[in-house]
Amino acid sequence: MVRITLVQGDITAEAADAVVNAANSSLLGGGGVDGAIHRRGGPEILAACEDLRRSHYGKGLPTGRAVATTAGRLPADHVIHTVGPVWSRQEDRSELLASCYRESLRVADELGARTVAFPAISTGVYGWPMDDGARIAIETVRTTPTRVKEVRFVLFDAAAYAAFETAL
Ligand code: AR6
Repeated sequence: MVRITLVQGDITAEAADAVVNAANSSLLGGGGVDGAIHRRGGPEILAACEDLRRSHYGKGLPTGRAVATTAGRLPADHVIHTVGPVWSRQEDRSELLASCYRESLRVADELGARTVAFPAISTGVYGWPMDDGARIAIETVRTTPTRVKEVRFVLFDAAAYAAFETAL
């Protein structure tokens, strides 16, 4: 069984085998976690993302999918980029959010990663309510078969930490 731990902090400081980026389908950077990862990780990550766009994802990485690159200068070995769904009041997109966690763990298994750090995907710019995002994150990681030993949720503020603690 995977061990789930919670920490409050900045995911770019995590020395995990892989850190997950809450990216967008362009893979070319943005704000939030994505901006922080590219800033701290340096240009090597963007160069790897540009290669992936050229080789595999000319139309962008679809929502709910995940793909790995170098972690550049980050203290992690790999970055796994995943594209969360934008929150919608009209449409239930929970399955796409669950897919981000599942697909990231699948990619982590391919990499042989034993420790993986996740942010609270979609709960920033993409507007997903934190309590629901936390519930989906915890439930999906708990029920996904994986060889990853530890999943660490790195929550940016006290409110996010509290939501994950409740979900756990
Ligand atoms: N470490 C950990 N968590 C963080 C950090 C950090 N350094 N920075 C922000 N958070 P977001 P999304 C939290 O917006 O909602 C980008 O522009 C933040 O408080 O990073 O999936 C992409 O390019 C929130 O709880 O990702 C996309 O266009 C959570 O991480 C879009 O934003 C996710 O917030 C993706 O939006």
